[in-house]
Amino acid sequence: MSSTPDLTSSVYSQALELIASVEPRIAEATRQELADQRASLKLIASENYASPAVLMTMGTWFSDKYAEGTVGHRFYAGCQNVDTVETLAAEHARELFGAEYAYVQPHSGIDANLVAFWSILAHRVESPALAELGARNVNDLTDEQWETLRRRLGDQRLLGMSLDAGGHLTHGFRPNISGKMFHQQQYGTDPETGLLDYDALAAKAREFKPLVLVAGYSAYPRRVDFAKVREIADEVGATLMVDMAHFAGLVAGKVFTGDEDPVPHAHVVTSTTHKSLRGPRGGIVLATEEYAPSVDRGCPMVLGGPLSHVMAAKAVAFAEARQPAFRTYAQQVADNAQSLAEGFLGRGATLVTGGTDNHLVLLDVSSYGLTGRQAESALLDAGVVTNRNSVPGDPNGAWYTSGIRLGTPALTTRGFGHDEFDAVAELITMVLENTQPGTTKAGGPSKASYVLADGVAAKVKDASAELLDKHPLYPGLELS
Ligand code: DSN
Repeated sequence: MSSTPDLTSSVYSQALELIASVEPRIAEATRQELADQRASLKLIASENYASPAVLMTMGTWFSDKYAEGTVGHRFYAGCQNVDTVETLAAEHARELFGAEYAYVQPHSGIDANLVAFWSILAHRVESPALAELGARNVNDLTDEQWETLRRRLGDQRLLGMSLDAGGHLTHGFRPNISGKMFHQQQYGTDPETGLLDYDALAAKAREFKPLVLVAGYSAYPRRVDFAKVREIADEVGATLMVDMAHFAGLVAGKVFTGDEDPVPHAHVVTSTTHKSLRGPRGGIVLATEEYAPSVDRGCPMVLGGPLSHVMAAKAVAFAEARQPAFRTYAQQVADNAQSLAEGFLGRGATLVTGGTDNHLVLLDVSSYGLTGRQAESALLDAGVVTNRNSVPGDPNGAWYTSGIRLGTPALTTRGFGHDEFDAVAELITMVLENTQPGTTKAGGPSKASYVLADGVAAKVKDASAELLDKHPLYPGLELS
């Protein structure tokens, strides 16, 4: 991360003073959050550190403006500046990803996926039905016709990667709305290798014949051959939707190209903007021209009014990601994940799929006799921020889990390289090797409590502080 000008210090210090004059506890929590983020090893694979330019763009009066609708077609007056913002953000997104169409309004990844689901249903089911009936929109239908269409919209199939194999809960997981609005089935990974089995996926798709085939992941440590997945989608007549939330930065930074780049292969691509892409918290949808009109109806179809201040920050972040430095960053994210994986493997750890070729590693902590929950808590005591995650076929379920997911985007932003990530593997191993499962109040085995040996947390914190001090977060930013 490049040095932050002194201007940032003075702007933030004054802003915090103003906030403190209204609600000092919020100013204090904001100061503390910066201190905490500076002092911890942030390894949550979905987090990053946005630039001061991106952060500051979010704190403006664009927050006050309502702008439901789309550019030039708003349900409110006075949206000329929001139109400028949305147009620029979409233009940058199209250029960055080589997409035919970009929709920058989604407030989050879940919202982006809802927009995508809606647009696929609208394009594949609603529009042909309306055309068949000679209707322009649903208001032209009789009550009986409407009921038939409504049932048909609710009777479609979706095939997505299962949560324990690394998919996301919005990819048809039963407890999520995506698992309720579609008839859903899930595909997994090969039980031996942990890798995506394209033949098994094709066989399942042939049998299930989904309308929507969802690819993409939150916790799968490997690249996907999207050309192959598109072939499968085409064979069964499915729309291919790729959720690239986790690896959008690697796509933008041209680490994933050709068959590994989802944009030329998928009909619809969704993403968040705050993970490896390093922008503000939010979502986007990219689509081919044929899906664009239905994606464009995202607000107010399934989204509330656009967050114009966040769309502005997306534009700034996309402009940053179009710079050559972002490609260097993205490559370093992937290289660092390799270093982290090698660091663990060299210390005898078990990694799902045996390694990584993206931005994350999934460490199976059962070999230390721990659940993911125990490992996550012990690591947090030592100032290492991670999140527990299921491993394929996890015997401990999605709450306690058997894994820890670790990602490199955030610490790479701070400037960590090979040696630092090897040191991180050493520190995490030290914590896990010195943690014992605890017992329940009744004296039985517990999946949550743990005992971390005396002195280990302090030792790890000291070693981390040395690493972190060499790579300060927001260098130059001093709050008065
Ligand atoms: N919460 C995100 C993650 O951590 O992967 C996905 O929604």
